[in-house]
Amino acid sequence: MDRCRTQVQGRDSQEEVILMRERTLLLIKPDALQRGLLGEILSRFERKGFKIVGLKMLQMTKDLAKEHYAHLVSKPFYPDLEKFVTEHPLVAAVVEGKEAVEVVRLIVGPTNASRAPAGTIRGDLSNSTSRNVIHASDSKETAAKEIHRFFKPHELFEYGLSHDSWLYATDE
Ligand code: IDP
Ligand code: MG
Repeated sequence: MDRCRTQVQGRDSQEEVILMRERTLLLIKPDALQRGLLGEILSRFERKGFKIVGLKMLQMTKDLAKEHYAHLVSKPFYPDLEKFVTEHPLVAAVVEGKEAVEVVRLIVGPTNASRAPAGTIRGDLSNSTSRNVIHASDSKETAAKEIHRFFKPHELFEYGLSHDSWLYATDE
């Protein structure tokens, strides 16, 4: 089970117990913002039942890009990738839910959007291996590092939603 209990102060000073599930990092890339796809992309995660627990707009620096894409800096396409992700703002988000890392990657689809299945974000909204509208962490370990890279602890929120109890069965 990928959740733990955390206690927060309720509205009437009563302690409220909220279930904190797995979290993962999303970057809604500059191409998505330029194309007016931010709302469309965020709404897909909301509709799936993921809770947005962190959200900000930022412009990546070259240093941040090199850190985030460290596994790609030696690739021939890296200079173009760095230019692409640093020249315009993007939106970073942390979403929370059951098996968030794996399920979010399924919703996002494979890197090469031209071959991404219809119904995935990349499959529906891009036809490129590079300008593929969204980043999502690829493992629980990466998610922890990437959330820390883009968000300070006080920028992440633990809160209940009125429909929380409708999202999962009690044994999930
Ligand atoms: P991912 O985004 O699906 O996790 P990664 O291999 O981690 O894929 O690559 C990070 C990003 O680098 C991709 O989303 C894409 O924007 C870019 N990229 C990856 N491979 C290529 C390539 O072969 N050509 C151009 N850009 C690429
Ligand atoms: Mg990746």
